Amino acid sequence: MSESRLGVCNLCEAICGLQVTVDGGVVTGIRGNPDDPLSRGHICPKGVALADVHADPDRLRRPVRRVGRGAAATWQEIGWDEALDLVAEGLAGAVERGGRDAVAVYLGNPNVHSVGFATHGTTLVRTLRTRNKFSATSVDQMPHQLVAWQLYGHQLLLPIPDIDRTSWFLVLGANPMASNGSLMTVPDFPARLRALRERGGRMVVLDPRRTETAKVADEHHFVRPGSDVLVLLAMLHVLVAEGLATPPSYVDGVERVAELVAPYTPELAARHSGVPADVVRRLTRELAAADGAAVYGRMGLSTQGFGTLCQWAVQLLNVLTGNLDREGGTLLTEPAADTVGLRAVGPGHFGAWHSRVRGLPEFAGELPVAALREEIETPGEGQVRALLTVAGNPVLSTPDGRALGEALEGLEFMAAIDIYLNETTRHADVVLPTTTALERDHYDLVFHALAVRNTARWTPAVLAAAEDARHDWQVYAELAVRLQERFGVEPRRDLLTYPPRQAVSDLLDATGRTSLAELEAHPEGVDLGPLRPTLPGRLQTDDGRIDLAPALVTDDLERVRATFTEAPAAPGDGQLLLVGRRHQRDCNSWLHNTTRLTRGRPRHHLLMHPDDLAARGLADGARVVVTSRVGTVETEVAAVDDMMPGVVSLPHGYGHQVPGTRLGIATAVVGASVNDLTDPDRLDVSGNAALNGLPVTVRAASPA
Ligand SMILES: Nc1nc2c(c(=O)[nH]1)N[C@H]1C(S)=C(S)[C@@H](COP(=O)(O)OP(=O)(O)OC[C@H]3O[C@@H](n4cnc5c(=O)[nH]c(N)nc54)[C@H](O)[C@@H]3O)O[C@H]1N2
Ligand SMILES: Nc1nc2c(c(=O)[nH]1)N[C@H]1C(S)=C(S)[C@@H](COP(=O)(O)OP(=O)(O)OC[C@H]3O[C@@H](n4cnc5c(=O)[nH]c(N)nc54)[C@H](O)[C@@H]3O)O[C@H]1N2
Ligand code: SF4
Ligand SMILES: [Mo]
Repeated sequence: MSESRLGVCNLCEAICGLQVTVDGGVVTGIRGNPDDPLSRGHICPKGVALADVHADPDRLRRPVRRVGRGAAATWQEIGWDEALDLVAEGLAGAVERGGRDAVAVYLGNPNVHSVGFATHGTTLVRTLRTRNKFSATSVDQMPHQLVAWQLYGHQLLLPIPDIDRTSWFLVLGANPMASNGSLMTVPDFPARLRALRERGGRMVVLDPRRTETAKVADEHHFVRPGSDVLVLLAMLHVLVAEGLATPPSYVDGVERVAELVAPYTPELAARHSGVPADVVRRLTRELAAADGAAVYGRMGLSTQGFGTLCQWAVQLLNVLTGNLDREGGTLLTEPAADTVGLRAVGPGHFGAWHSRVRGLPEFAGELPVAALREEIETPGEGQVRALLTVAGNPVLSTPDGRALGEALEGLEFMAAIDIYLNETTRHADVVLPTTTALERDHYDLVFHALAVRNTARWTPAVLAAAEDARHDWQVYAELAVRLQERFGVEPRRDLLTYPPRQAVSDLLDATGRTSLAELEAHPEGVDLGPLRPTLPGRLQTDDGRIDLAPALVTDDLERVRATFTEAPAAPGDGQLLLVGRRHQRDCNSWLHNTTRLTRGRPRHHLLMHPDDLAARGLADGARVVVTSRVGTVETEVAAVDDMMPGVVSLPHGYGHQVPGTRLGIATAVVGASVNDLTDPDRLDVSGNAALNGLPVTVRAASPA
């Protein structure tokens, strides 16, 4: 008998509400839930594929232990107690021999999409007390968090574009038509954009590729990768020079900003970025004149050489035009579980310690993942001997991933908490699988707090967990207790009987905007209204004001000066700049096992402007060799005039094994991993990897 239940998609930041049809424990259909107050019926092809993940025979259902190494490795299913003991022993043993920093952790993207990590995983990580904590944050949004901490006093006080009311929207280095928004939870971006334009609003996009988002914008300009900082500084320059700045009363440092941006003219920006000076001036005037405007920059701005300065300049454009904390501008959410207001998450700190080998500063307790490999390979006190990865695939996701994969073979012990064997977890001694999204309760502690509207939603598990399966929070709690016992600290056994449901209920009560009972009565979600002005009251800075020119950020202007000298930086001989991209049917480095998402035209090609192909005597579709300072990959090229000449694009997450290799390691791969080219030495001041704007050369591959 078929039955309809409400679920939630946790695959991207849009957190769409779902209607799931279940027949005898099997999912027979997934649709968007039209009654959800945030997602309003939206769904994308990935949401439907949640059922494929659940049914996938390749997915791990029980813990496995590796026997043998490399190509000869085989995997044995083992019981939970044995597996948890092995992992605790492997990690604790490394600490006993090498000290607490001998264990490293890598926390991957799906952790932020599971409530169990927030409520229980953090305790496991704290129990390890290692300074070698790494996560996807340092290949993603670290600059946003550093800037939020410096300006607003807390790393997660991130103003969100008020897209439903804005009249002018400037988007740099983001492609919400494919990504469905990031640090801006915006399910159904296309419909909200249509509404914006029907109101007479405009969207302008700056991106080195004419993306899906650029194609539906009112205006798009190519920008040379890595040069946005000059465009943004020039916009600030114009605001000051033309007397257009209208800062709120609670900011300091306006004069200092005026001095700092004085040298950065639109002409300088145009020379290096390709965005014409008159366009920079006009956009600035439009921004200042609009009745509610928002400037927004994402991956293309953060994961490049000047990520922190770019995100700082984005905030300053919003602040100085009076658009921060204004309806139609950018606003802070008022989440129903306010982990920031309750200080359940720390505000941030920088440089409290440094990485052992390269001396890179920590931010908010984590080190740049670009430094993980050297910490494993370099002998000496504090060397990483053991690694725990949690829902992450850093071999495909982080700079020079191939070399990291090789380094993993040198570990004394590695464990992974993951639902698949893949490029990273295949190196583990033990893999602990958890239940999947449809089998666990969910409340989104992260993305309700980053959404374009204040809503709250409690979603009980759609499907019963298989017998003998563990939820992630149970795995974290069981491991934490075992380690605490080994380390001689009071074991937190209480966590074993404190499920996320209770933890969420407590957070909702402490915040006081709604309750679990109310959410359970409205499983479609509760609407708490549009975003509202709440500043300066919510600032967490010491003096309750915003310092617009924090030295930690503005000192990096020296590097901008040194990088962009008078003569435009001429690309080296035949050099191209490589950028990334996302596709609606891809999900970072995984979800390759679902035919629903992988059929159709291949999506892994290197995109290149036809003129750049012609200059190299290459034909559309040819096999090419792409080379960077750190590596070489082979793939196929596609001629696309949507690319800015001189710029090429590869998606990340490819170079993965062919699916259908249950408990085995495939030798065939699909596409190439862009992170075999990205360079761990290219970092922003925050420590974030500069994945974009990577210098590469491209030539024809020799015939096979
Ligand atoms: N060159 C380049 N590199 C990039 C990016 C880019 O744009 N360009 N993007 C970066 C960004 S923004 C991010 S966030 C990272 C993402 O990179 P990672 O942090 O490595 O995350 P994913 O690639 O999403 O890998 C997710 C892993 O979690 C597992 N998994 C999925 N669901 C679950 C679950 O419910 N429980 C558990 N335990 N495991 C699960 C999957 O099997 C997979 O191994 O990649 C970064 N890397
Ligand atoms: N379908 C799908 N959706 C996803 C994901 C996914 O893998 N697939 N991943 C999720 C995750 S983890 C994240 S973090 C978000 C990311 O969400 P977005 O940031 O919206 O996604 P990207 O497609 O990486 O967009 C980056 C854009 O920056 C451009 N770019 C590159 N370099 C530069 C530059 O120097 N300057 C400028 N101005 N632009 C540049 C690229 O051409 C690209 O269009 O997406 C999330 N949503
Ligand atoms: S947009 Fe994101 S949250 Fe919504 S269905 Fe697609 S992957 Fe899931
Ligand atoms: Mo991300």
